[in-house]
Amino acid sequence: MKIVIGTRTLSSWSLRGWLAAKLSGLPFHTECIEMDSPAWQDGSAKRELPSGKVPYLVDGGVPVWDSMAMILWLADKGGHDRFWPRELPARGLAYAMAAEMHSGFAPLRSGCPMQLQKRYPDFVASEAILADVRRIDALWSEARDRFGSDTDLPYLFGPFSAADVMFAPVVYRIDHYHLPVSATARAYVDAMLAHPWLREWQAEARREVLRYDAYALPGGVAA
Ligand SMILES: N[C@@H](CCC(=O)N[C@@H](CS)C(=O)NCC(=O)O)C(=O)O
Repeated sequence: MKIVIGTRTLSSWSLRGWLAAKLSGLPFHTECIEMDSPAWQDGSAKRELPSGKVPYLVDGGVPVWDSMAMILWLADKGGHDRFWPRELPARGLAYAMAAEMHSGFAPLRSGCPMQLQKRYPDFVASEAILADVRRIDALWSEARDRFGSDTDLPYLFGPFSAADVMFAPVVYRIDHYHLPVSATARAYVDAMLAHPWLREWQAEARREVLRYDAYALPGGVAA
């Protein structure tokens, strides 16, 4: 199984796809396409990608693109209980949260692009970004209060699940743009930042050399 990702520093959707591959427990190898490059900009680096986007998974000749399709496919192969909470009420909330993240929160996604080598301590968030953060905080708090806090594990539903996969890039945005969140959400952010898979991704990202950094907001300080 091969997963094609974009530059780790920048590609929030690639992080989701790669975490899903990790969560599957299946062996895979990773191929990284440099997004901060002329070949990405002129489209030549995207020829292999069915949708022209990363992440992209190829499993024994079966092409699976889009992070949500990858989660569905990998849950079929690796086991749904690895990906989603076992109890139906928790599973329903996890599905809804993952879907809302996949299709929503455009102001947060476009206003705070993922840039793992930079921090923006003086970032001034728009009201639309703050509204997204409040909604995400409420979702995280509901998952933690209703389902996560019964367990010893600090993730949304206790064990690390597909819901955490979907929100992982938001964790970095909250941390790097210093966005205001509740104590429950901050504890979740800290737990996610300490997760070995996020640390592995972050360590690889720190080694990347960006040429233009065209996706980043101006300013910021080295992370
Ligand atoms: N809905 C897709 C979104 C994938 C996506 O937008 N990926 C970005 C990189 S993070 C991309 O490849 N954009 C194409 C481009 O920049 O030209 C998914 O869930 O995988």
